Amino acid sequence: MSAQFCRFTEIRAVIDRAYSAMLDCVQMSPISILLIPLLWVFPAAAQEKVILDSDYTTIGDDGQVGVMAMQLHAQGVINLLGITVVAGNNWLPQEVSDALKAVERMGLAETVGVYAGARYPLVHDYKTMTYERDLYNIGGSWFRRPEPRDDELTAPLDGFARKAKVQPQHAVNFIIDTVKKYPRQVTLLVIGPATNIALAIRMAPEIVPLIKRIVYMGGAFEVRGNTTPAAEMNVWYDAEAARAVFRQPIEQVFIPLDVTNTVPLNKAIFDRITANKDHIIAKLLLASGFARALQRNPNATSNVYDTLAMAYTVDPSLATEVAEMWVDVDTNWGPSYGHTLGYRDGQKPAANHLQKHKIVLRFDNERFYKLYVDLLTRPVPVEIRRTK
Ligand SMILES: [Ca+2]
Repeated sequence: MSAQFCRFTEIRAVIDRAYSAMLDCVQMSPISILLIPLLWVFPAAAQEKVILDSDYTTIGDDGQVGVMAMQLHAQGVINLLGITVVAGNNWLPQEVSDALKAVERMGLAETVGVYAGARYPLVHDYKTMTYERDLYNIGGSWFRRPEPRDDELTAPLDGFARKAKVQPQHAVNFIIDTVKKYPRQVTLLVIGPATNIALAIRMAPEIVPLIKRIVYMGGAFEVRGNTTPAAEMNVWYDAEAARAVFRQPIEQVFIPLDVTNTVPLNKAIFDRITANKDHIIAKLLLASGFARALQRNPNATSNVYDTLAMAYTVDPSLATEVAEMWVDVDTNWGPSYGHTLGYRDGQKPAANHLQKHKIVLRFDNERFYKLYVDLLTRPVPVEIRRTK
């Protein structure tokens, strides 16, 4: 459990005790009883307003972030304003379907809207990619069949969403309107390709100074990529979008492969999050590829990429080593497409078009996994402990 999380728990415990004492000792009027819930308001700074921008999966790292974010929302630690979906790990219709099921499974279908965003990256589409993939390898949804029709979608083991419906507003418009509604208050937690964010700042550049910050899972600065030797998947999938956003004067924090490679999920931790076999999240995880990998080899490990970005958003002190670099992306179509470049101060190009961002290089693994296990094993549907 993070320090911040502990603090909230302690505050709640104090309020709980005070509330019990008041009920025991004070003869309360109906009006004073009505006022009691006001005591439960968390400090404004604690309720970080977050838009989760994700290439959603049922229970891959994106799906795990969804669970974590909705539990944190239920606890009042964040105010999850919506989930915006972008093509990346899979095609958009499948990801939207998985996200709708997720909010319904968590009991927040009426609270957390799912907004469909970009179906393709800015430059590439399926047709061009089929010509190009033999040259430079491919990643994410390009490995799969073409974008499926609605009747070709795959259901998770607990079935499609029955009630949750995708919001009528496009994800990009939702991002623009929400940032304007809450100027300098919204954190964009971007754990897929940056296409939606790039489109938002191109459609409404006036939102740039109104975005509080962006926290990404993305990039491979001083380590090999995971899609090509040069590039990490999220940046590779839409390098043009990434470059457009990275160059903006917005506070931006990167959780790249440099750090996610050093925070492996192992069998001991996996066993903790799957110990309760009746828990739906455990059931989904036990049906995952990593569960099968562990059956073959108990020493297997997996990366939980995006979940670190979620944890950092609520507790930046989890980052134990952070560098500051001038960030850019190679968008030349070729073997280095999507390569993230992090210039240290002495290497900065003379052209003044880059921004200096925070690059997380190491994490407090033990403390991170306490938070991770805690959030993934909480009751589903969530138990609401927030005031709004
Ligand atoms: Ca992702």
